[in-house]
Amino acid sequence: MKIKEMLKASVSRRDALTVSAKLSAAIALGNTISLPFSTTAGASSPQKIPSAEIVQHSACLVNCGSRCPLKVIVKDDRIVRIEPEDVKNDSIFGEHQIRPCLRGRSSRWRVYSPDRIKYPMKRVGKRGEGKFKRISWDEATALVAAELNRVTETYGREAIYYNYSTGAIGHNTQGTHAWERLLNLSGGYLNFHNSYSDAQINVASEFSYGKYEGSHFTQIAHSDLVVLFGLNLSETRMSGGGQVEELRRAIDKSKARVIIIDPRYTDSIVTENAEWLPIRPTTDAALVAGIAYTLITENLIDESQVNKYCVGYDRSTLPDTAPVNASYKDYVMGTGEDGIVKTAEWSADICGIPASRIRQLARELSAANACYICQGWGPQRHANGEQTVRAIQLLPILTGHFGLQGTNSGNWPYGTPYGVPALPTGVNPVKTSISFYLWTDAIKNPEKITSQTMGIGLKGAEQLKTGIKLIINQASNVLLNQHSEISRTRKIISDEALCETIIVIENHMTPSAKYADILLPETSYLEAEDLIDSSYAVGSHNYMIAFQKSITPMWEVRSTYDICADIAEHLGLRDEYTEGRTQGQWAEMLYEQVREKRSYLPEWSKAKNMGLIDQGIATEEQSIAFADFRADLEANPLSTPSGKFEIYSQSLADLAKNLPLQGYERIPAVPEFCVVQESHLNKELTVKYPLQLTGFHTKGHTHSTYTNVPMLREAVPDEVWINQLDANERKLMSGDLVHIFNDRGVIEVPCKVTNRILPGVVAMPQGAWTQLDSNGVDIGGCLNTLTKYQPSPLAKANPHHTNLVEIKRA
Ligand SMILES: Nc1nc2c(c(=O)[nH]1)N[C@H]1C(S)=C(S)[C@@H](COP(=O)(O)OP(=O)(O)OC[C@H]3O[C@@H](n4cnc5c(=O)[nH]c(N)nc54)[C@H](O)[C@@H]3O)O[C@H]1N2
Ligand SMILES: Nc1nc2c(c(=O)[nH]1)N[C@H]1C(S)=C(S)[C@@H](COP(=O)(O)OP(=O)(O)OC[C@H]3O[C@@H](n4cnc5c(=O)[nH]c(N)nc54)[C@H](O)[C@@H]3O)O[C@H]1N2
Ligand code: SF4
Ligand SMILES: [Mo]
Repeated sequence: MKIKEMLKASVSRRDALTVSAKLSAAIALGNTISLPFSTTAGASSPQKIPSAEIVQHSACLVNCGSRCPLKVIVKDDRIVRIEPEDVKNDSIFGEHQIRPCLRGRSSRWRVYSPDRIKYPMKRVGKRGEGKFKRISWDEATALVAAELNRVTETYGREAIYYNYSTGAIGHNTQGTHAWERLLNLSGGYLNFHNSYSDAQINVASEFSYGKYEGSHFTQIAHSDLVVLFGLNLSETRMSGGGQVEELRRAIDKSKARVIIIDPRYTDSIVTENAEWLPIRPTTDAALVAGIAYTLITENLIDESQVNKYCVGYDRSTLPDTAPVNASYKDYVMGTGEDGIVKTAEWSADICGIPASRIRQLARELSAANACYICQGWGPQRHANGEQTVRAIQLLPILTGHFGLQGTNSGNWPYGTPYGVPALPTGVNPVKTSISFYLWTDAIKNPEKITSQTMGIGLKGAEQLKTGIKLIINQASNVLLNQHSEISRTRKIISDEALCETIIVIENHMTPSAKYADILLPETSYLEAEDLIDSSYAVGSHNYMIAFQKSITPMWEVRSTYDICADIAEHLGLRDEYTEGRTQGQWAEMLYEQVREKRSYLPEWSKAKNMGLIDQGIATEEQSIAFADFRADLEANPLSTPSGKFEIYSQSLADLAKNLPLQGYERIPAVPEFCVVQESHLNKELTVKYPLQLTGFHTKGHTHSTYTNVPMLREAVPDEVWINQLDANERKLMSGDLVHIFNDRGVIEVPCKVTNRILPGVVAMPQGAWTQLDSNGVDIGGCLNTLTKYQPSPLAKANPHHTNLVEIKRA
């Protein structure tokens, strides 16, 4: 859709408004207009500013980890502009402006997109064909209730699945919470655990430290060195409410030196004035081993201290159950099972960073007073992601940079929440849970999902009783676009004999929405009301936002709270579901719960129209990972079986023994470097597909949300990054349309020839909408046409960034 056509689409909506013509005429004559309430139905106490524009408050609720309040300028019930909310005091961190990024500022283009789904609909064509018939809300909600009942009676509640969903992750009183409340009340549903975002690091952290830990970036104010593996905050947490703000202010204070290890010269490397160490994807554990070799051979490790806090660094702390030479030191020094000495040269051959620089890095880590070591989640979104995570987590421990000011755990910290409770969802009577990634297997081969085959990929049961027969896909493009290997997914969800009912709740007609049997239109966040928290990843800064409908919800779009209340009615559960409250009354109740603890907050009647209500900041005690453990490990053991940091994990050794691992799959007990099938080290496959392809999370969109906003596509094009040397070999120039392909598919995108990427590696943004042409080429340029469905060995999670491809001119 071209910008011009899009503008036309928006204009036609304006024409439909009855008040607009009169108002425009009056404004043209210079009259002052006092807007009647009816023009902003659903909005309360608008604050009047000149020219009949009113200010409303909303927030951007997508899953970028931030959560920006939006000041919405509305005229004639139409959004005319989005601005940042006013600032208290930008010079003070915690009172600073939470500036929305280019995406949030473009929200109105999402609201007025020609892709909007306007009415409830029922499929009429073949599944996936995208042909629908409009139905009434009463028919739609009755149909959903009837399907829930039918599937329950035929297969039981385990056959009902609520798919992973993050498109409106910020909603607190609608969306996921509303659905979970309904499903729990009516008998339960098959659970999932972990997420596409961070499954490998979450699971690996459990084995290393017992649970996920990380120090806030504010600690960098006390650091002299910062080493970041695949962390790109300038794109992934890029707002005023995001961690990039925290990082920059902290670096400003300490003037710490920053080193970023990434296959790409990222925006963060530019903005943090960092040194770039370009690394081959999937090889961080080899880099760590090379660093460890230097640390050991140059006597730079305080071994008595490491042995005090760890299990399995050397033979002295190995459990009795372990082979005698199974320690990490044995692995590095070549006395372990593989007999290879992990010199800096060995490491350099694998990861691509020169041996001299690896040795130097080891010395720098050791010499630093306080080094903050951290990894983004790109390094773990690989086929050997769990090992990469555990290896990077080793560095702070080996160098002593943990539990003290200015240090970290090696993990990317989450946020300390403000503490807004969500709509209570109740308890799920079904206890069975699959890894979020296994849902297509749970549709196609449920018999293959057992605790013996999947390990921690299945919880709460020994095996699945039934396959998934009804799937609810709300604010999610995972049903097709965001899951690995689209051609495989498409085949599975097209088969009506497998999953019998697909219900999609969406704003836009996405590739996933086309696969709906029942398609329900939801309000966008600018048409919604809510009380929300500052999200899981804003860092040490937190806040609470309340907002009302900025404009009247258009067409027949509705909030999921109201939709689910109507479905509950058809199930005879309305009173239990609503407890007599509207969505707004739930928000008020949740607010009162917050106010009980923070009595200084204003009354709800005022707060609900404030937008950003309050900002807070985490305390120093909440800010340093392992501070208690470091200070007194007897009194504050970690929650691992040994109470210590487990470099050697007996639990992993036991798991590995019992799981049927195949091919390249490995779960070593210490963080060894594990070769993956699709990398530069596979000499056979690279003959056909010589380039390593990784995806990244671009500032141009949030996954697949905002991807269909033409202005954003113009500002930040989706293009594949390719090094000058690789481009020369293929006679490519920047802007050329190329085909990227492997055995799983072909996509067509423009290329960007740049020295910002390592030779032999290509990278492109994830989240474009898949669109096949008549030759089967994905001209939408969706990365998941090329990715492989292959659950990682331990977490059974998504190796989205591990791919081999070839590129040629289209
Ligand atoms: N190749 C590759 N694939 C990946 C990744 C990768 O790195 N590489 N990353 C993975 C990760 S980390 C994640 S978290 C997932 C994210 O995948 P998803 O959770 O699917 O996230 P989105 O694509 O942002 O959004 C889903 C949908 O929500 C819709 N939406 C937005 N607001 C609303 C609303 O208010 N109501 C309703 N009903 N719908 C709304 C949007 O239109 C969009 O279609 O993708 C994963 N997929
Ligand atoms: N603008 C924007 N922000 C987002 C999102 C978005 O879609 N758009 N998505 C949000 C969500 S849900 C999530 S989960 C996070 C995702 O955050 P991340 O998972 O951290 O993001 P990625 O871009 O996948 O990866 C980060 C970096 O790792 C690099 N990398 C890839 N493989 C390797 C490797 O093997 N080793 C090393 N050292 N580096 C590697 C990539 O080049 C990239 O620069 O971002 C969140 N923020
Ligand atoms: S996409 Fe994220 S950073 Fe951008 S405005 Fe929305 S919440 Fe803020
Ligand atoms: Mo994510």
